[in-house]
Amino acid sequence: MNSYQLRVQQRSATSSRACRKSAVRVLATAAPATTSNPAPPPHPLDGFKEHSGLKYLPEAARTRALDKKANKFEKVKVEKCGSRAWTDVFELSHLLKEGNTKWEDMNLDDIDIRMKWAGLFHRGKRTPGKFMMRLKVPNGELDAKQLRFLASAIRPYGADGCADITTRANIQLRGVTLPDADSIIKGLWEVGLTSFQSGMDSVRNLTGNPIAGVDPHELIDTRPLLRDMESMLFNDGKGREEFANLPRKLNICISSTRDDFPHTHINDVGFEAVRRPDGEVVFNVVVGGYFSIKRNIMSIPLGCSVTQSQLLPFTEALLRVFRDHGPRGDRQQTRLMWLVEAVGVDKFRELLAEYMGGAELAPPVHVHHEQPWERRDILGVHPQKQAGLNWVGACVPSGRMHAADFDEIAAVAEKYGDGTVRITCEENVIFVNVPDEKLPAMLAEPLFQRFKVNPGLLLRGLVACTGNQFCGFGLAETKARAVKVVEALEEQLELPRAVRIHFTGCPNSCGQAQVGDIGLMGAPAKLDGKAVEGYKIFLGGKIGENPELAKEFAQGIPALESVLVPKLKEILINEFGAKEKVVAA
Ligand code: SRM
Ligand code: SF4
Repeated sequence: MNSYQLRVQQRSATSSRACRKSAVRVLATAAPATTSNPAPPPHPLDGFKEHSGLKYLPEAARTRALDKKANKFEKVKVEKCGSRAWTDVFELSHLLKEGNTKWEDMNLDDIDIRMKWAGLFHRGKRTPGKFMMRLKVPNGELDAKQLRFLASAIRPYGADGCADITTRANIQLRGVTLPDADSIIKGLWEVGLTSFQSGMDSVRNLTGNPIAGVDPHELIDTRPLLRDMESMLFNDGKGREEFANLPRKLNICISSTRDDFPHTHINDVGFEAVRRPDGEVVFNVVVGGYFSIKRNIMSIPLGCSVTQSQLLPFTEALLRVFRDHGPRGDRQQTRLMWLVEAVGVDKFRELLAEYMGGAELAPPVHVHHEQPWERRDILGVHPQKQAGLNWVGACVPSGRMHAADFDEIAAVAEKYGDGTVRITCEENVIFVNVPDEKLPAMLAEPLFQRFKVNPGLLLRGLVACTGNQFCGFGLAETKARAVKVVEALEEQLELPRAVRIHFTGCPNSCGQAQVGDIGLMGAPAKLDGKAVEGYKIFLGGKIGENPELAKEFAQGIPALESVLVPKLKEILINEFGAKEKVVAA
């Protein structure tokens, strides 16, 4: 057992947060609160505000953060603001490179918690000393230069270095070590990306329409809106301290078509583009959707719409309202919905208008469609709104990527398209602006042997979270098993339509089990009386215009292919009209 493991054990035993290396200046914890500061600052805690997460909190929020019932993460933030990780990470990298100290001896809260504000997630349980680095990729748009940088960031880690497309159309790099973190962060900035404010109590990756700008059915291009929102919220990727101490994570998305690709119903804040009778495109606002171990709930209408010019001030105000008024007690009751419910929808809306300096928020725009709408499958080749150009959607099985994949995607995007791609919440990749005449040669590229443009009817809708390969919460393996299971099912069954299967390793539901036609969620199971890795099964998730969350259908299913394949086969036959393939004699 190394010194890190020993201290983790002590921490869980005693909940103590001792800092062995208090001599390391950058990682020293802040001084305790004092009331003896004689200077004029209006609040007694301002004496250490540079170090404390209390800096931007008004009196009432400070009281909540300091309350003895505040959750343990509030205490970590009061001790030292997560935003300090934005400078600590550079000094820490330097110290480790110099060989003056070891990561194992660093302050546990800095390593395991605060580094997440810089986007570094210690995978201490599965791969001690290795970090997952979560980026921000607004609207999932990446260019060839960025893709090549991502390849170069993970290549040095050999077998440990891989990456994932996430369920928020984002990228996570794996195998990263702290001595390298500073140069990777600088490299990200140079290509216009960042890892800052991607974890802990921050706004997550901003999602939009993955085919924005080329989609014949979009009401508005979500990319410039999300880019502006990103740069406003996160100070162009360098971190915005004012928003470093929210009560909890916050998911925000903008939807611009009836397909609702970014799932407004499961985001804390969803902006739904609608056309007003006068022709202007504005956004109906829905709030409060989220998944967690204890509660899964769809968003509710906020009872207002915002114009394009109100979008950023509204979002900024919403963050301030959440920061200043949000609950900081039981961690399971701190998502935005709890605040909305506590104050009531009307009062919440009034607070937002007040924080916007008394803005007028118009009522929501009533939308009525004569015709039903089938949510589109965007994999494959599709004509764009620009004549003669196409987007090409390719399936990345369960979102797992390697250095060579990034390089190859960059090369294909440059050779046949405009050098950019989009990644999706379904963990796939879309090439855009491909001229008709280039399609045949493009589709013959070896990349599409691995990342198929026309995958099977199960693989095309497969989504899987990280699972217990890297995630300490994981109760089950997800990605590799998910691919094997659907491949076996596709071999055995004829399907009348695509069925979306979502694997998630635990009830946090990062893999969104409740939105799948079929959802599998890591859970305990027994086999021959012995505890084994297993899943719960959910059925009936609907996405798009009339969303519904899937309901629990079965539990305690052992996570063995020999059990899962027949169980899912039975479900696909009974509920989705699948038929056994006739094997030629
Ligand atoms: Fe998640 C925590 C991975 C999307 C709900 N999520 C985690 C952590 C950070 C836990 C940890 O420290 O190990 C996981 C990191 C594992 C790893 O090594 O990758 C993790 N979440 C993911 C990703 C990578 C899953 C994936 O394979 O795609 C997704 C990253 C999104 C991104 O780019 O930012 C991811 N997580 C989600 C989603 C889906 C979404 O946003 O649409 C959800 C459900 C929606 C929601 O948040 O309401 C989700 N993750 C959670 C929760 C439960 C939140 C709660 O309120 O309780 C946790 C636990 C927590 O925050 O305490 C969590
Ligand atoms: Fe980890 Fe659970 Fe999220 Fe999967 S659902 S990434 S296992 S926290």
